[in-house]
Amino acid sequence: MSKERIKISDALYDIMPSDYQDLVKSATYGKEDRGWKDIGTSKELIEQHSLCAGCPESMAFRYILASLPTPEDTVMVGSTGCTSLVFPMVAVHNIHSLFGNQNAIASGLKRALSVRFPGRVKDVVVLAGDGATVDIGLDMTLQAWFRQEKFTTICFDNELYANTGGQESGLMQRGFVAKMAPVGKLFDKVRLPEIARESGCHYVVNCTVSKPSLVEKVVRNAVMIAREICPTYLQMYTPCILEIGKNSMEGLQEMRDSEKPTERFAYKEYISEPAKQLLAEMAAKEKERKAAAKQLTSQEA
Ligand SMILES: Cc1ncc(C[n+]2csc(CCOP(=O)(O)OP(=O)(O)O)c2C)c(N)n1
Ligand code: SF4
Ligand SMILES: [Mg+2]
Repeated sequence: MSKERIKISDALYDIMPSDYQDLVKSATYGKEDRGWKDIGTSKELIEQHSLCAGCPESMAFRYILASLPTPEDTVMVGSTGCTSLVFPMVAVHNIHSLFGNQNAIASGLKRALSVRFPGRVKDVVVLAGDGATVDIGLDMTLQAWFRQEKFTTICFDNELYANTGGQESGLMQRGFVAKMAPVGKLFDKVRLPEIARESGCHYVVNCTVSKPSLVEKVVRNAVMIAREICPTYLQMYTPCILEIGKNSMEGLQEMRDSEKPTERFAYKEYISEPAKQLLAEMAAKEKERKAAAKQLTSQEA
């Protein structure tokens, strides 16, 4: 998909689905400073979804899709799990991969896009559950990082296999008892953010999705650093409210509780030196752009 293609021929306008008409009229494709604040005033790149009502994964999808720097030039790669139920309703090109293979697919895709569209920016973003990222897909996840593939990996960490009824995952916390894991986890959560850093990721964040502004910041940083430098990794807590027996507001509180300084989703960020330099350059350019826009507005007034 590219910005130019998100158009409707006049002759066909009336028969196009209203959702598509809305996308053309008021989605934020091509908007330089798009972000979570556009939610509610523009057509979102996701509307309905088939997740459980109030599932934090649905909020996370909304925030991430609103924050991608150039959704019209992005391809997302998903994997089996609750997230895979959402992708058919997302207005960003996406590929479903066999469970666990997502980072291998994304590696080939990113390379193919750079051959097919030389000189054009094409971002690739993997979005998969903890079972796909860490357990069954760990080899593919790590090998992509070792090879320094230029894409972002986002893990929706709900600390278990939600889609198959609640089996134990490597990211499950110690002692947790799930519906299909009655013994309780016998060891600590695998420290994937640390492994990501040691495996060559230039930007790594461990957080929850309770704050849209934070999700926006880390998604933009991760995509831009992957575009310009090397792999990036975001681990986001999206608790499975069905498994822990909570409603949507309690799910939000669960995230807030788990962000406290001693808790397992206390905000952690690693930025390599080249990535820090890139972010500083981006911030300077953004400041210049905003100043120029302000000057133009005052001249016009
Ligand atoms: C190759 C393969 N192995 C196993 C499965 C069964 N399976 C489907 S979803 C899933 C668990 C997904 O867990 P996670 O990645 O954490 O995503 P969640 O559902 O928790 O969001 C499993 C084991 C499958 N579909 N394909
Ligand atoms: S099973 Fe859990 S993770 Fe999956 S959609 Fe329902 S609440 Fe969300
Ligand atoms: Mg999971």
